[in-house]
Amino acid sequence: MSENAKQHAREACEYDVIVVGAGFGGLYALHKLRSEGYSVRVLEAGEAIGGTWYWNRYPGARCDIESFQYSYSFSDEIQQEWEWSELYAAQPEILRYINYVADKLDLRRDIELNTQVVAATFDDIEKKWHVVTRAGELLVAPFCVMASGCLSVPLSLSLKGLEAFEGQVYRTFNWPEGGVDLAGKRVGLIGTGSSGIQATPRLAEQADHLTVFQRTPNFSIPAHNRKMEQKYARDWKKAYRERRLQALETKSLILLNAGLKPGSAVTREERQEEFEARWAVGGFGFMNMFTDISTNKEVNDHVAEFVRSKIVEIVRDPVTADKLCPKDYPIGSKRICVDTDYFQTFNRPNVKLVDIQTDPIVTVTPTGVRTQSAEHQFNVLVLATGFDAMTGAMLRIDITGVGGQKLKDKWAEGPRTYLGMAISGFPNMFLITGPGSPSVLSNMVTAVELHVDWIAKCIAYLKQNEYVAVEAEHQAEEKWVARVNELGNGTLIPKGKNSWYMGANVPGKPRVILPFLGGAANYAKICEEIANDRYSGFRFI
Ligand code: FAD
Ligand code: N01
Repeated sequence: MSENAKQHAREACEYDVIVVGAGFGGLYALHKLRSEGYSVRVLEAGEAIGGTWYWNRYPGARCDIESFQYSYSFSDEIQQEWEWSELYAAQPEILRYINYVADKLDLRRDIELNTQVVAATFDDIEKKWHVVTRAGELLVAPFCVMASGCLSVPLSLSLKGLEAFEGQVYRTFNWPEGGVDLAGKRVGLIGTGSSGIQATPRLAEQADHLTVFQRTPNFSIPAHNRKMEQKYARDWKKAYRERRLQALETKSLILLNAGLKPGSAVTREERQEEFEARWAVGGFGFMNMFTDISTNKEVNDHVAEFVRSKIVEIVRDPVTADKLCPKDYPIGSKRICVDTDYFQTFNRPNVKLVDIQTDPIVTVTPTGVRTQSAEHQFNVLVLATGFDAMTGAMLRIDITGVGGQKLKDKWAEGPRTYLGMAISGFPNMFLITGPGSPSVLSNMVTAVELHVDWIAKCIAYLKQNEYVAVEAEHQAEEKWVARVNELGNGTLIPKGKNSWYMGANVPGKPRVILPFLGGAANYAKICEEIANDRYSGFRFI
C-alpha cells in the first residue's frame, strides 16, 4: 500500500486490519501485519499498552514461566538485546520489556488507547467489518483480529454489603499505578488463585495484618525465583535459536525438562524421588515430570498427596496447614499456581487464614467482613477473584456475523470455533488464543506468535488467490468442537472445582472445556497441515 493510500485509509477510518487489544498478541499482530504491507489499527481499551501486564500491577505479580521463554521469539535482535534481571520477571519489568519492544518496532503510531470496542458487524455485501468504539467512532476493515485476551475481563463479584464498606477496595486486576501504602493497615484478601497466591506474601510484608479468605485451597509449586545469573543468561542467549525450536516441540511450548515416562510405569519410591527432585527445582516442570499426571487418577492422587505433605511440612499450625491442603479435586484440574513463599507466609504472626467453605462470608460490613462465626475488621479489602476467562472479552463486544447472527447467541451453550482461531458465520475475523486452542495451557507469548503467523499466512494466501473473504466451514467447526470436548473428557480437567478451564468460576456460564488439551505442539502441526492443505475446513469467497 502506498503512503498516500495509507493516509487516505486513516482519514476515512478504513484499514486493512483492525486489531482489538494491545497486549502481547495485539502488538505482535500489528508488527507482523504491518511488515507485510497492510494498514493496521490497534484499538485498546486501556490507557496504555501491555494488556495483562499493564492491568495486573498488584504486589507480587510476576510471570510463572521463565522470562527467557515468556518473551517474544520472532526477533533475535530483541532476544539478544533485552536483559532479564530475574528468572521470573516481575510485572514492572515485563511491562518495561513490552514498552521497549513497542518503541523499537515503532508500534505506537498505529495504536489508539482509551478506545474500547463495543460492536463489530460484518457487512456481507462489502465483505468488511464495521467496528464501533465506545466513543461512537466507526472503523472499517476487511479483517478483524481479536487480541482481546483470555484473562482480561475481571469477574464482577457480587458480595453483599461491599458498596457500604468504608475502607478502600482494590482489585488485583487493576491495582492503582504507583501502588498502595498498606503500612499500619488491616487487610482482607478474598481469592486464592494465582493472583491471590502471588499477592499474599507481599501484602503480609506491607500490612499490619492480613486475613486471607479461602474458598478452595489451591495446589502451588515453589518458583525458586532468583536474580538472573550472568552465566545462565549467556547460555540462553547463545542457544536461543535451538532452545526456541525445542520448545515448539513440547506440549506447553515451554522447555521444562519434561519427563518421558508415565508415572504408572515406575514404582512409588521412584516417583517419590522424582517428586522431591522436581520440587527442589520448582516451577511448571513439576507438573511435567510424568506423562500421565493429567490422565491417570492413581498417579495424579500420588502427586497431590506429595504436595499436601509439603504444605503440612511448611505450615507450622496443623489446623491452618490442613485448611490449605486441597483434597477434593485432581491436581492440575484447576490452573496450577507457582509461588514465592505462599505457604510460608501463614507462619507469620500477622497472617490469618479463614476457610469460607466452613465459615462462609455473610456480608461485608462498613468496617470489615462478617462470616458466620466472626467479625473481621479491615481498612482495606483486596479482591483477587479471577476472570471471565477465554470468552469474556469476545462476548462483551456486540459481534454480528453473516445474516445478522450474534456471537452471543452462537456461543450461548459454550464457544464454538475452528482451531480456536476462526468462527463459522463470522468471516475474516480471527481470534488470538481463542477457546478451542491450547493457548492458556502453554507459554502464551509463543502461542500468540504461532497464531499471528498463521493468520498472516492465511491472509496472504487469500490475497494471492484474489479472494476477499475466508470463513470456517460449519462442519469443520463442529468436528473441531467435538475433538476439543473428547480430548478434554479424556483428562481429569472436568473434575476441577470451580475451574475457569471449564467456565465453572462464573455463575451461569456454560460448563464446557475451553482449551484444546491435545498439546500445543500437536496443535501447531494440525494448524500447519491445514494451511498446507489449502486451508481445509475453510471456505474462501
Ligand atoms: P492481554 O494481555 O489480556 O491483552 C488484551 C488487551 O485487550 C487488554 O489490554 C484489554 O484491555 C484489551 N481489550 C479487551 N477487550 C477490548 C475491547 N472490547 N476493546 C478494546 N480493547 C480491549 N501466561 C503465561 O503464559 N505465563 C505467565 O506467566 C502468565 N502470567 C499471567 C499473570 C497474570 C496476572 C495474568 C492475569 C495472566 C497471566 N498469563 C500468563 C496469561 C496472559 O494473559 C498472557 O500470557 C498474555 O499476556 C496475553 O496477551 P494477550 O495480548 O493475548 O491478551
Ligand atoms: O483467578 P482464579 P486469578 N467468594 O480464578 C475465589 C493467570 N495468572 O486471577 O477457587 C469467594 O484462579 C476463587 O475461589 P474458588 C493464571 O492463568 C497467572 O487468581 O472459585 N471467593 C479463587 O480462589 C490464572 O489461573 C499468574 O473457590 C471467590 C479466586 O477467587 C488466571 O490468571 C498470576 C469468589 C480466583 O482465582 C486467573 O488467576 C495471576 C467468591 N464469590 C494470574 N469468586 C502467574 O502466576 C471467586 N473466588 C503467572
